[in-house]
Amino acid sequence: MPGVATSAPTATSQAAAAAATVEVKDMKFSPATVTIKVGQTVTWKFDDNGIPHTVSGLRDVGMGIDSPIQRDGTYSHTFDTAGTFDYICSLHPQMKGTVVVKP
Ligand SMILES: [Cu+2]
Repeated sequence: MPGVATSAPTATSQAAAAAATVEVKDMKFSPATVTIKVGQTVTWKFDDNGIPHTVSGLRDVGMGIDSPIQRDGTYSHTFDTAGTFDYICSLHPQMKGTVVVKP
């Protein structure tokens, strides 16, 4: 995309290195489903007017997906195995998301 600055001296965002970024906002994960490849990282960006949320993996395959309770900032997880990883916010279980990791 034209206009994307790659030489900004203050570019320190962790999200820049992520293969996918999920916004945690308005009591939902958006996009709710992201697709990446094995070895890539997903970053969640917490920005919901001070409402605390988590990123909490479901079932055994999601065990490593486990953010602290966060009101802001980011949480990143690198996926080392292929599969479909469902997660929720442990404080608001109606908030659901999925990471699809392709081989
Ligand atoms: Cu929540």
